Amino acid sequence: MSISIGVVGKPNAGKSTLFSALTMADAKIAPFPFTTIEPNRAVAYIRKPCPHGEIGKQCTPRDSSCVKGVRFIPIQITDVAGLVPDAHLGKGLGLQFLDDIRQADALIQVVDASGRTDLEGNASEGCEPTLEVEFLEKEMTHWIAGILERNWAKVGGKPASALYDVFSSMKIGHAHVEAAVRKLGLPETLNWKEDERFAFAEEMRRVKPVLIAANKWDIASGTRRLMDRYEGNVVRCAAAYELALRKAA
Ligand SMILES: Nc1nc2c(ncn2[C@@H]2O[C@H](COP(=O)(O)OP(=O)(O)O)[C@@H](O)[C@H]2O)c(=O)[nH]1
Ligand SMILES: [Mg+2]
Repeated sequence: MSISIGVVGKPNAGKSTLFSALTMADAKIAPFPFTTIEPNRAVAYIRKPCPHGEIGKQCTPRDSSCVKGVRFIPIQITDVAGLVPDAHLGKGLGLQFLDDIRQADALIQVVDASGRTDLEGNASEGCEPTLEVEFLEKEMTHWIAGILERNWAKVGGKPASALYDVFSSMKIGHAHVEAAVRKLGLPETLNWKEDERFAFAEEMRRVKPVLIAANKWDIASGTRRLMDRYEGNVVRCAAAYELALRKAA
């Protein structure tokens, strides 16, 4: 099974543009919020030198192709609808559609580093990109808390290991569940109160690696704080240019 990456972020940040640039698949792109409603799914390829050169034996790849010594490793990319602040209260398209990326191994958050769209994706000026990261973390925690709540009737009163199933459906392992229970000092029996469940959801949210794509770099102005605060976790990009280059190629 190939690695799967979910593309998330607020509306109008450039998620579908990045998705198209990565996969060359068509996706609706437009300068207004909620162009994407149904998820776009396609495959991107990471290029690595094929190990057959090193081993000195011809390869017989089953799930990827080898072209002149370069292995094209498939990565499943899913582009979902945009998230807005208070999505967990039903704002925008809500949070339910995030279930399409439950199985993602990692996420890319596309941030509009130009500061020219607000958190709802409407044209504006001087917007602060770090706020995008903050609100998305909060909404993602609410999403996971929602999954936990929906399963609570099933697992309540059982040992904490009953949560393994709930979180393996999100590709989160036993060790992460155990570590979070220990870190938060939660009871071994699932009689947790609501605030404890929410704190646990927050820990589960931290498990999935998130790379921040500081997009619209061509017109970016507000990346300094983004780079300072999330150092090492931010990659600057101009998805629209990447897409144009790939099409030209
Ligand atoms: N200047 C600039 N605009 C971009 C870039 N990437 C995307 N956009 C524009 O941002 C708008 C929203 O893009 P879209 O991919 O539909 O955003 P989504 O709602 O997050 O999927 C479109 O007008 C894109 O052309 C970029 O790198 N630079
Ligand atoms: Mg989109």
